[in-house]
Amino acid sequence: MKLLKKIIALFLAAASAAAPSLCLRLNMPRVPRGQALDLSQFTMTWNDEFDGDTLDTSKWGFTWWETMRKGGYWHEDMVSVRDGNLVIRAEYLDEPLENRYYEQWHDKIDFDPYKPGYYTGEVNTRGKFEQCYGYFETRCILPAATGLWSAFWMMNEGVYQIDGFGDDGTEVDVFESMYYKDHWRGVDAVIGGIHYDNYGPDSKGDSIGKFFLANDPYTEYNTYGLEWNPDEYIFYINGVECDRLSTGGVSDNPEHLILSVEIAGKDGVAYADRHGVDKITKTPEKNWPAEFKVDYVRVYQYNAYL
Ligand SMILES: [Ca+2]
Ligand SMILES: [Ca+2]
Repeated sequence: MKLLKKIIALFLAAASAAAPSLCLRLNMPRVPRGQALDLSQFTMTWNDEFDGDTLDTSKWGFTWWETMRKGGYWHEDMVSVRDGNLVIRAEYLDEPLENRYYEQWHDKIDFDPYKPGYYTGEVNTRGKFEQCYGYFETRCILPAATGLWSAFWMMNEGVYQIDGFGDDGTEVDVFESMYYKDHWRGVDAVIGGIHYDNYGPDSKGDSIGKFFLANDPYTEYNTYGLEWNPDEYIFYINGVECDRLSTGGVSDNPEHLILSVEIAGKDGVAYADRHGVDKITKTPEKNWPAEFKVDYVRVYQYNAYL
């Protein structure tokens, strides 16, 4: 059980992590560097096209022990596969969903109880698939409502090791969205970045800044990709390089993949400010419920490393 407790502690720490807190360049819109992705130097090693009508649990799992997440709740029922997409739904529920793991685990895990509130979800490949270096891409439509934070990101346990460097493990946010109709910070921009050395006072990181897309990310499919090699992380949107980072040293450890939606807020209560979900009502005509639709996730390795 020691390992389980460690895992839980790690992910509770992650729960309180404000992923973009170190994005010092957030208010500086960036111009893409423009280099085109060269997929010919890679071979696909793993993918999910989300065909069929159920999630492939040989590839994906849930962080089921983390019931409360920022301003809402995560529950696996908010995740489905439909029309060739993974769909992560975000919705206000007056009736809390059931914790299916409570009966078996409540004496070992201090679950936050599900309450009426905003529900959404995540899937990850922890313990099922991880890779060091390569190219990682998703094609998706972002959930269109204020206060929602969708992301494609990568993690490993080394992220929590504080040693001044990121080579032991770095959270890599291939893209994050939290600017839906946010005129102050930039309408419909997405960001990317890295975080390492845990999420406390020693936390470090860097950001590629924010990028605006030619195609509306909330109504059209776009691809968000990360090239990762021993020297740098290179971020792409629609196959065009946005920027590259190597701050703190590049992770040389395998990392797993995460697709998630979070509700802006704290302790299960959504923020009511201009960035928060409660700024708008929870009625369907205001884009609720909202859906994060993911057409695919594809992972490649450099041919030279195969
Ligand atoms: Ca470190
Ligand atoms: Ca698909």
